[in-house]
Amino acid sequence: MDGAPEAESHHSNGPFPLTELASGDPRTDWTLEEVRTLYNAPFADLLHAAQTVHRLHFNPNQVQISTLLSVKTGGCPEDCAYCPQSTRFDTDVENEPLMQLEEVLASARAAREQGATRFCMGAAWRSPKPKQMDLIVEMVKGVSELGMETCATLGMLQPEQAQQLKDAGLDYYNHNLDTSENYYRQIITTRTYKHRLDTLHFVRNAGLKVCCGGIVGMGESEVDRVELLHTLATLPEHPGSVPINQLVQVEGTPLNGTDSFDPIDFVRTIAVARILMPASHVRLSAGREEMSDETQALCFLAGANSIFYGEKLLTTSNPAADADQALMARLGIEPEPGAACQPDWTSG
Ligand code: SAM
Ligand code: DTB
Ligand code: SF4
Repeated sequence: MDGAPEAESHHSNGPFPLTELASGDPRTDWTLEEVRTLYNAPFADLLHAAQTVHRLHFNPNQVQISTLLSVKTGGCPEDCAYCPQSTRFDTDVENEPLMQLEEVLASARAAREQGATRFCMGAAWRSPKPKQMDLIVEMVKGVSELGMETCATLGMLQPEQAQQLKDAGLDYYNHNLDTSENYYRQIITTRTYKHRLDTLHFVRNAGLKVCCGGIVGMGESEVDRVELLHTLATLPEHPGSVPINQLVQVEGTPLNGTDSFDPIDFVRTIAVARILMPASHVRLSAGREEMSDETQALCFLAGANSIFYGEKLLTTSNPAADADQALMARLGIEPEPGAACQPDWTSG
């Protein structure tokens, strides 16, 4: 034997061997201790486990491409401390009316041409009103007809609203837990963690697929990140998509000026999400513009397999499309083919 320390590469600093935790079987009975063990594992062991799990369920060289459109920007009554769209903070975001159907469809067509297979419509609402729902229903129908997967994020829903969206053909509903239950009260006071879990319950019951994740880099502790990951992975079903956002700091919001977040901790968060929710798409979401190419590459290695593509998120910027194409080409990553479209971003 010339030296590779086989056994040692599988050690971890907790009570559970990593190989057992990273079997790749979707489980919803994770314990906090197990999640903590994963989060604190030696980095090489954690990444190896995450990549191994990733390959059991996905092609490691494909990422799913989503595009975001803010169909209703600004003027939100909620007080989410990270958000530039709240009326409570003095930011540069203007309060705009709900977009017209044709504008939304034009934007979806353009996104499809760029290779996006999922189109996510966001609205700065606490919860949608009936008239607003009628317009959103038209948007969902129109985007579905383009052959794209649809996603909406409109705030809290009642059960009948979730059903209305399901009937319109919506595929995913995005509603994030944002952080741990404990830290949540430092971030948002206008609605509770229970409200969020209730909306997720209504969405699931209506038969919609759930897109649910959180934000890191808001000054939370490692315990908060472990608890967030634990809560996500012990929902009655794993969310089909798990967006992991890094706080985008915006001038005028209370969280502007928060200490910058350690990229290694970001990668750990992605890796643990991958291992806990092995068959879900884990999205490397907001915050990519502030990340190096190398950090993003590590995120893909850790099992991230979805991104938002296009120069804007909702109100803040995202990497330019050509920068993303260049990065993906360097990494040999291709867009995951969608239900009805076969994107080719290597040709343009
Ligand atoms: N108003 C709806 C709601 O809050 O559910 C939908 C839109 S809201 C902007 C969607 C999600 O975007 C939030 O839950 C949060 O996770 C994320 N988000 C908002 N501002 C962010 C920021 N500055 N940095 C990172 N993520 C952010
Ligand atoms: C999610 O988890 N991240 C997206 C999407 N879901 C709606 C939103 C990111 C917003 C970043 C701040 C902004 O652009 O306003
Ligand atoms: Fe409003 Fe959503 Fe922003 Fe909170 S995150 S302030 S609910 S738009």
